[in-house]
Amino acid sequence: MPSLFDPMQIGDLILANRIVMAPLTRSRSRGLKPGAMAVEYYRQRAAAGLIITEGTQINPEGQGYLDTPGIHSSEQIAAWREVTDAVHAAGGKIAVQLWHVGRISHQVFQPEGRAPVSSTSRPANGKTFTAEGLVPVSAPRALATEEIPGVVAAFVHAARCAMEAGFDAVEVHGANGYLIDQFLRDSINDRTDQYGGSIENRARLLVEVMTAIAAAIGPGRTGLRLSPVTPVNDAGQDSQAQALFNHVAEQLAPLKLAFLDVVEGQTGGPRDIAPFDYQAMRQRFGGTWIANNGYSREMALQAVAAGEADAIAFGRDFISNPDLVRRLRLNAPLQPLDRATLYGGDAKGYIDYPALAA
Ligand code: 8OZ
Repeated sequence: MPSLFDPMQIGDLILANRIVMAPLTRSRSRGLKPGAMAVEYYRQRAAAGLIITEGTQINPEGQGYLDTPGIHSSEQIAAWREVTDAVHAAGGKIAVQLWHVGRISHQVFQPEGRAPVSSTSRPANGKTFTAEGLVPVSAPRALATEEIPGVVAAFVHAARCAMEAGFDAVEVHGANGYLIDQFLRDSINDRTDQYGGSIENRARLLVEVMTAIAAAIGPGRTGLRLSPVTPVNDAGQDSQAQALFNHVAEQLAPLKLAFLDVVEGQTGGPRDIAPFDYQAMRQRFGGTWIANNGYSREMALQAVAAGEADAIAFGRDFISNPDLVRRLRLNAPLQPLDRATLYGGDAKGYIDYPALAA
């Protein structure tokens, strides 16, 4: 069996190791595009086998929080090009996370102050961060059936923009109670058209998005993040989560996607909140499996050595340890995370975490 530190091929990419930087929202993109600090932040972390960027909206409607970047305009492509060039010059690989928040948004972010869109018109019980601070999310409007091809097209447009910006791959954000998850789960999706009701119908938007992106940029550059049981963002458990996500994995298998990145348990929280057989889902998918959520060094070494995952994504540890790969190799102590500087702000808690001395 391979080691966490061995190279691997995922889709069209060769990664230097199996340590992935998980997507992490930092809300420091003034003007909705990455700036010079983001270039430095990602460059510092380029020793990861693969960096997956923070959630990056595919269109204006896809935004739900203050100062998150997008990947749909020529200005944003040019700004991200600085990031991908810096990561590549440092020997790394980088995928952008394609994000549509759906109902986890506020009207202040929406074009002409409209309601956010979702699978449903029922509001989420949750908050988002705006210029006014933490506020309840706005009530959404359920997308009409005729509008869904436009959502798929927006994902494809963003994936094409990502290729133009020099990204090695994209990761579609299908997790954490955002738009795609709002279609998947029967706790949220109350539609009566072909995108609601049965498991097949609720998985339809996801499968259409993945099929269309894979056709546009190549399946070997197309990955996906899912979180089968996470409750974050008012994502109630699906009544048949195992059957739903097994079906999703079976539908995706023939696409030969680059990877599936799976959050085990509650995103950023306990791993054992609900029973779920991830290996059963993995068998049905059959491709590269990146596992995530609260992995220690020991757990990561063990999971890859035992063949339970092909790679491991680390989130918070990568924020406070830019040289996480080296620290894991050396079994060196990890620096703690400063939660006060997670979202918004400046260089503090962003690009000033020190690396180990040479
Ligand atoms: C934390 C704060 C804002 C957004 C996710 C994109 O949970 C996020 C996110 C996390 O996937």
